[in-house]
Amino acid sequence: MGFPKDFLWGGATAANQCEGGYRDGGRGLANVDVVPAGPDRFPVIAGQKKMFNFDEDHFYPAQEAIDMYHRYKEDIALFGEMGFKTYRLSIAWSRIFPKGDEETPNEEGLKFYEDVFKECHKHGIEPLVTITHFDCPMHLIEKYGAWRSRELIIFYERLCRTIFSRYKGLVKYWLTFNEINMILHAPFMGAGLYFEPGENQEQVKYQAAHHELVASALATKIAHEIDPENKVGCMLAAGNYYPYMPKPADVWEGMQQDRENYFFIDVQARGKYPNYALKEMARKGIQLVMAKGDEELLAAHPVDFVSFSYYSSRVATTDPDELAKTAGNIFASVKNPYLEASEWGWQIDPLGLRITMNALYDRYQKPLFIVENGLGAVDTPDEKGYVADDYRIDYLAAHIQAMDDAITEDGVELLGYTTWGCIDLVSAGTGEMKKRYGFIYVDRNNDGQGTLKRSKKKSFNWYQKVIATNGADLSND
Ligand code: P53
Repeated sequence: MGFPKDFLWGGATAANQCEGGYRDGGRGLANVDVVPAGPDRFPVIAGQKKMFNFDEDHFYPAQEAIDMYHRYKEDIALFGEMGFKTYRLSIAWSRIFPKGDEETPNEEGLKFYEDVFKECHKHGIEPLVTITHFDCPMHLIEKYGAWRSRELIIFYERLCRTIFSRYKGLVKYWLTFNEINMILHAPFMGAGLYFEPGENQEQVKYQAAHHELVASALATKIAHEIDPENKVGCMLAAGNYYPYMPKPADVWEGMQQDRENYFFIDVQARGKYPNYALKEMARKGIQLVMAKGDEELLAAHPVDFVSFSYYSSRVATTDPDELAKTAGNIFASVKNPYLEASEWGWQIDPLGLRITMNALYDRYQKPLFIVENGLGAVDTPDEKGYVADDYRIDYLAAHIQAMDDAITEDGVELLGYTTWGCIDLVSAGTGEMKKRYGFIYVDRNNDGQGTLKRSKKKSFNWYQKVIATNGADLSND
């Protein structure tokens, strides 16, 4: 049994966290560029602090990142050497439409990704493309207020038509919005939303989410029209909530928190707003403006598969003392006393992955795709520059075993698995380089110093073996 024979093993990155070259090839500025490292990062990504341009007091890690813009051939060759069947990457919107609202795309940007996709195929790698991974051109933010404005749907549609036509035959797996639920937790990073003082933030977030959901359905429609081979997925930052105590109130709280996330996927996979969400919005005084035809569009164009990121399970409580201890992370969660945590406090729970997979499969009855999973850790190269990352191997092996169990024991359909940050890249949450996920080490530190040289970690050879045996041999030897 185990993994199906056409299982898509691979790794994942996002343009803004690896490409750099932020001014090259006619690229325009985007929200992800102006997000600094350091203590101001959180208020900026949360849309609470306005930083629409660079200043001299901050370091902006996305400007150069790991310079994949210039080194993608070397990097894709290494992915090929590991035996990747797929490589998940994102398109930087502002490379294709530098301002976002132009009529014609930037040929240099289009050509860049065409070369990248061709390079993938040269190594037998099927690209899996995230259309937007947290990025929004700055011009669309300044002129229209980003996704709060319905006009963004038009610009996104233009982007989709352009790339679906241009990359027909080169790409067939697409994700519309990375971690679409991030709009609730980090609205500037997730959707370019900055809040003016006194604004009803919930209203703005859900209205913007509606625009994204409509744009996602439209993208699905167009993708199928342009090439019936295209498969389109939604993407959720997943991780089920456990009740802290068997108290019914805690169980209920966990269900509410799960629904806050499921809401988006309920619309994208089932094609309509769930009743619980309509009730909750009414209670919050949110008045959603829908255009004629929106509901029909959502109903007619659900996604083909459900993709998600999974790093950890979460815990919900109603106990005020426990709530007070909740760390100020992007996703608030109480500490689970039964689990160990990474150096960044993300709790490690492989069985939680099996639970999450089953919950999503039960709910949607669509194939799943795990498009992010991994361990962010400090790696210390030895005197020869080699990283023996057994901790990462342990984490990944346990999660792959959980996937195998979900497939073999529970009958969950899983299309593939792409580990996050298959090559070390900039952390989205913290802006650090030190929080590494890769099989490939990149010589660069938090301040942007280093040679950018790539080297294989111990996990590189391990993952190569995992892929070669189609997940049958997970041993670390
Ligand atoms: P970093 C928080 C919680 C869950 C997923 O995150 C998250 C975040 C953001 O920090 O984002 C996804 O880099 C995201 C990636 C990101 C990755 O998780 O903070 O899709 O862009 O890098 C890991 O360790």
